[in-house]
Parts: sequence; structure tokens; C-alpha cells
Amino acid sequence: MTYIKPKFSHPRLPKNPLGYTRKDYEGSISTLCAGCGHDSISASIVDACFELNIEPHRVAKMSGIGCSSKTPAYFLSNSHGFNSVHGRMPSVTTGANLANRSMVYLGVSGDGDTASIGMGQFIHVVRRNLNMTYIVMNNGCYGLTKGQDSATADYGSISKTGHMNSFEGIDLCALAIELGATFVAQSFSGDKSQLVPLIKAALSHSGFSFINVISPCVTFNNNQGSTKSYDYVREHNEALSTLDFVPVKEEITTTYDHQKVKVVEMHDGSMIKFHKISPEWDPEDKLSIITSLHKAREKHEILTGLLYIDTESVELNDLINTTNTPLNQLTEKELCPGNAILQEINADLR
Ligand SMILES: Cc1ncc(C[n+]2csc(CCOP(=O)(O)OP(=O)(O)O)c2C)c(N)n1
Ligand code: SF4
Ligand SMILES: [Mg+2]
Repeated sequence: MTYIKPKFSHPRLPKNPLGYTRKDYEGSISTLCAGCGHDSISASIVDACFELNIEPHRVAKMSGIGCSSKTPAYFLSNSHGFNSVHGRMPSVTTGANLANRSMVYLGVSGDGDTASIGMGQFIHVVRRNLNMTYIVMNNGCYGLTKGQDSATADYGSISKTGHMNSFEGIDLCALAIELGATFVAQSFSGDKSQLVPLIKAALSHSGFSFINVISPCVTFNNNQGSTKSYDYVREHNEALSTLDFVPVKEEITTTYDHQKVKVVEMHDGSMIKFHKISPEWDPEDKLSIITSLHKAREKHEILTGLLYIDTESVELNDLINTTNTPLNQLTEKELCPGNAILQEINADLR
């Protein structure tokens, strides 16, 4: 079997305003198991970047280790990429972002990569509000190493071997909100109509955007008794709202009923339109979403949609006032303050 994709494409494929087709945002042929939820998430990433008119060479794809962390090979083959060490994607992304803030940072990770070995790294990238989109492809198991329960596996869920998990699962969305994340969403790999606008909104948000995507592992965690299987998620999905993402340059032409739709304006002027299902739903109300997550957990429901957004978010580079020029483009003149100032600094340290 060959994993090389044919380069041929139909000359009349639709193009975005940059002149790229959707194919220009794809990657190589996936080697994941057929039906793996992670492949559906890759397809949603491709759609979101194509529709957002992102120049592929401006994207840095970052990942750790796991089936999920392999996916950057399967989308955006014309972008930069760094497949780091297990659980270390946040620190590598922080370094790259501080050295060059002009790129679009898109990190993908697994529930093992984030909630176990990478937990120490995850909590700090959240609290620092690093300007990146962080997607967890959450299947409740370590897919790559043959399906052991992960720290997000729910209490009582049954693995393929028939073993019951006796620990409470970590709710990554609740944790991210608690730690001060400024954009938190939850979705399902099988719901592209919800996931694509969420990824577009996340990529447009200034600050840390977190999306936890339930992504069934068809090989090790799609059995009866698993709470991350296709059947379970379809039966327990409670969509809070449906949403549209309207980029800054697109005029809003549709009329909408203010009783039913809430419009949230983002820092760059783009809009998220929420079609409310729950009349009390407010994505800017942090306290109520934490309560809703707890209530959903008691009812064994999975809340999906944009859970929380802080439109006043100040991302890390702005907070610590870094230079807009990538470090490798700074000249000696800008980097060296001159002998007199160096003498002053040295004198202060004596
Ligand atoms: C330092 C280190 N420890 C352990 C491993 C073995 N290992 C590889 S992937 C993985 C877990 C992957 O699980 P997850 O992040 O959920 O990804 P999935 O395969 O489920 O998508 C582990 C424990 C490793 N590669 N490196
Ligand atoms: S083992 Fe599971 S997570 Fe890994 S590729 Fe197969 S289905 Fe996907
Ligand atoms: Mg996993």
C-alpha cells in the first residue's frame, strides 16, 4: 500500500480568496485505523483553515506523542510542524510563540498526552493565556499503546478487555475554565457542522483557545460500556447552542431574533452568533457554565458547543510586551543596547 497522495486535482475545484483549494490544506494519507475519530477532526481542521483563508505557511502545527499527535501529518502539509516529546507540546509551543508571534499556532494532543504526562505543562499554558488553539482528541484511552484507560476515562466505564475504571475522570473543560482559559469549547468528532465553526472561532480568538473533542477509538474504546464510544456520545450529547462564525470581512446580511440569538464580537471584529437552545445560556458567564458542567456530569450528559469565552482576553505576548518582530529578524543594532547601557546594568548588579 502506498501512502503517497496523488498530486492531481480537478482544475475547477473551488478556491478561497487566496487562490487555494481545500486540497492545498490537506496532508498525506492517514495511517490511523479506518473510522478513527481523529481523522474526522483532521478533516474539520482542513475545512476551518480553508474557509478562514489562512495562508498555510503561516501555520505552525504542534503536537506531542500518540495517535492524535500523529495527525499533523494528515492536514496542512504546506505548513510548519513540530512533533515534540510526549506531553511537552505546550512548552515547545510557548518557546516558538514567544520567539515569533506572527504565526498561527495550532496544537493537537491526546487525553493521555495532556491529562497524564503533560498535565503540568497544560495547566501553565492555560494560565499564561498563550495565543494558540489547543485541540485534545479525547478517546479516553492511550490508543497508540493499545488502549489502556487514560485520566479522562469516566468512572465506571468499561474498557475493551471488560475492566471497569474505578477512578473519576478529569474534566478538561472544567479544569481549563477554572485555570483562566479565555476560550473553552467541547465537541464530538462526528459533528462536523458544530466542530468546524468552533475551530474557526478558536483560531480567530486572541489568547488560549481550548477545544476538547470526544473522538472514539474504534479499535480499543468503541465497545458497550465505554463512555467515549460513537453510540454513547450520540445518545448523551447535549448541544448547548448552535453557532455560526462570521469572519471580520463578511457582512452580516441575515436578520436574527435577539430573543433567540446572542452575538458575541471578538477582538478582531469577527462575530460568533449563538442560536440558543437554553434561554439562559450565556457563553460569557463563567460561574453558570461551571455549574452546568457539574449538573451535566451528574446526568451523564456531555455538553457541547462554545462553553465559555472572554472577549477581553489579553494574550501572553501583549501581557509581557514582547516585540512584534520575530527574534531571528532582529538586527544587531536592535539587540545590543550599547556599551554605556551594559555598564549601567552591570553596575546595578554589583
Ligand atoms: C516519555 C514517554 N512515555 C511514554 C510513552 C508511551 N506512549 C506513547 S503514546 C502514549 C499515550 C497516548 O495516548 P493519547 O495521548 O491519549 O493519544 P491517543 O493515542 O489515544 O490518540 C504513551 C503512554 C512515550 N512515547 N514517551
Ligand atoms: S488505535 Fe484508536 S486512536 Fe489509534 S488510530 Fe486506531 S482507532 Fe485511532
Ligand atoms: Mg487518547
